Amino acid sequence: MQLRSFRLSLRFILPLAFVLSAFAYAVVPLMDNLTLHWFIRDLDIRSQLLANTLQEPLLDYVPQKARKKITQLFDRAIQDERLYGLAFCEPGGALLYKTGNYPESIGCWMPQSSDEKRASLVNLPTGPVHVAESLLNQDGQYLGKLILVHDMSFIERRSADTRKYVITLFALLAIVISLITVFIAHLSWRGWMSGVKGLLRGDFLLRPESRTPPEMRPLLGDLRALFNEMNRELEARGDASQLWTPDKLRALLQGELAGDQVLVVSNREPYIHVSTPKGIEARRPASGLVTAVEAVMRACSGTWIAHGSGSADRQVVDRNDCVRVPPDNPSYSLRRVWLSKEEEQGYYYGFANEGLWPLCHIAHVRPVFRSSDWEQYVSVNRRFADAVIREARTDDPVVLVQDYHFALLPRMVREALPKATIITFWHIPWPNPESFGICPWREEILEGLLGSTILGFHTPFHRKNFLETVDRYLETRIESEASTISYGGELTRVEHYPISIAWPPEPASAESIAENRADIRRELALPADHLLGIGVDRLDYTKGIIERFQAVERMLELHPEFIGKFSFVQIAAPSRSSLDEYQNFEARVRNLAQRINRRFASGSYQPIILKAEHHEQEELTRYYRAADVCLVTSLHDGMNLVSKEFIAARDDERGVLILSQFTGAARELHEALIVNPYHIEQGADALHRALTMPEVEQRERMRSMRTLVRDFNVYRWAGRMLLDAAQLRRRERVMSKIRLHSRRSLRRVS
Ligand code: GDG
Repeated sequence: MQLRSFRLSLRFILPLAFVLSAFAYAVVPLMDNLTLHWFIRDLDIRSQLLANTLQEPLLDYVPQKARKKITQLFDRAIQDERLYGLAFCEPGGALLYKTGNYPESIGCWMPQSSDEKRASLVNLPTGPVHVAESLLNQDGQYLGKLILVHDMSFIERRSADTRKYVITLFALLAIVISLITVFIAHLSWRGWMSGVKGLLRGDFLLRPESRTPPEMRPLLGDLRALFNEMNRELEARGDASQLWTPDKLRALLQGELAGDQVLVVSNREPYIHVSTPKGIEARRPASGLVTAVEAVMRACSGTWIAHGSGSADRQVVDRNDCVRVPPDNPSYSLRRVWLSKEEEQGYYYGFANEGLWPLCHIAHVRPVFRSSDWEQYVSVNRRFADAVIREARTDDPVVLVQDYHFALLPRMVREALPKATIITFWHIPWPNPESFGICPWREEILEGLLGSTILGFHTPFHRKNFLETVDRYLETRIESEASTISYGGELTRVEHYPISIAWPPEPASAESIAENRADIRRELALPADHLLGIGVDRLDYTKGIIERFQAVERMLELHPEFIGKFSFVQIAAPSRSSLDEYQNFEARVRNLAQRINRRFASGSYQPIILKAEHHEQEELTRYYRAADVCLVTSLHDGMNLVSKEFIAARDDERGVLILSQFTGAARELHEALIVNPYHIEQGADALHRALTMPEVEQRERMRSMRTLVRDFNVYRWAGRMLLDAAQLRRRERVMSKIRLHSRRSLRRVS
């Protein structure tokens, strides 16, 4: 601390010393001039006085030509140490009398003049002298002139002395100012430090007004944000050093949330039972949300409440509308909620997918808002909230609400179960306040979400957008650094939890990569060395499928040597197909694929192999493992799990990932080839680079990304959210005990 205050002071003292010395440097010549001027004036007066004193005797002696007396007079006069020499000149200009050391070079130097006296400085080889003349007149007759020469060397001596004094004065001044500065800096540093310490100790929480000095207050926010961020980083690193597994997650649930009931609510169910000619089959839907949350539910058996949408769903449930899943290893309950066609149309297709989905994804598709859809959305949220309330065995279950289909449900559940811990995860991006502001029911949606205890987004950017949106449209108190929103006396913590996939990846492939490569190429009737790209998506306009095909086309244009040697397989699971926008999109995708295929056709060669149908997860894994490059070119995506699935599938550490910069995943997977999907040339270049990338580079990139996906897996995603929830629950329980205790004490006192 001492050292710091010393350094701090130095920062002030050095410039001060500089300024003072510059000042002294400028002032000394000024002082010299001034003193010289004074001394000259002084000598002028002295010369005049002396001349006046000498004039009287001279008026006697000169006419008498009394040489001796004049010499004696002069000798007496120059006893004065400053008077250097004296001389007398006759009117004709001849030097009549002079003292011994009167300089010859001066002679009778001044021209005659009518002036009484004239004076000047003369530089002699021995130094400067002051020369003055005084005219001697008697009864109007000019008798000659007296010349007085004064020594000036004393002036130089005095000037040197003055300079010395001025510099000493400035040096003393600098020292005094410096000492005062160090002293003040030291005091204020101590005050500042004790202020900072106070902030960190949380004094401001106790008595904000009195304990936090006003000047510290702006700093408070920054410091807290910084420490929170550091803390999060430390936690993240600490977490990453231990691998999160299903067992660890289970242990956490048993330890931290012992006996607490976990309920999940989502629109999409994790298993859909469909009638097929072979009987009833259970299918896993194509959904990133399902992929992630299913892994959590397997670890912490609870109840998952979802819309029963399969053709055989009703046939397999018990009388409480529940069925145990997964079918091959039942570990949790799936509770189905039945929706009418109108409800599904208005709530799911209408408000959620024609309104909120395009609203939150900036993908240039206009959101559609209809009042009738909104009414269905409100009523379906109510129905699901009622299902949660009915399923709750205690008054404080942990409720995990999934996605944009249930923005209103958190508040509805909160009103019925005030002690519930409601964790809402928003799986899609959150737009900026202006974009969100066009929603006619923006306040209701925000109020609904603020019923949550914790609200999670994939990235800090989406979290920030949400805070700004709330700030813009609701009267709340926002602590941006602590990331909490206080609304109607309730606190919601807004966090970012990047979602991921299970590790080790499921399902594990029984085949080797070489077998996968060979099999897939055989199935596609391609040569064994044919280069393959892969894309896996729901058929959705946000996924950038059109742009991806255009990049493939451009790459073949620029590098025709790949024609016939490279094909791109697009697996496109049908999605929301009853909506016009999606039907149009599918048609555009099909047309583009056909056009490109026609353009580069030769024999059976197809540059684009479009598989617009649902695939089983095992099948997807085989494609991931068989591919040389995976293209993820979303125009906007909360996270994107396909990119992580591709990485997880590549235990050979080969293959290249091309990843859109507009995915949440791009924040984590830096070793991917990051592209702007709108920039077709860039996509084409990246594809060419991927296809020609040396194996060593592929391995390095893939290895690093695999480590990240392994460490930051879905168990960690869920674990961190649940840990935060457990911490809040503990705090809440302690607080309610304190409240109870103080109520009792008050009662006793009264
Ligand atoms: C939302 C957000 C966020 C695809 N086709 C099939 C199939 N899939 C699976 C993939 C992957 C999942 O669907 C797609 O996940 P994404 O993350 O790419 O995208 P969304 O469905 O839009 O998910 C997204 C995610 O939620 C999680 O929070 O990452 O940003 O938009 O798992 O493998 N699965 C099966 N058959 C297919 O044909 N079985």
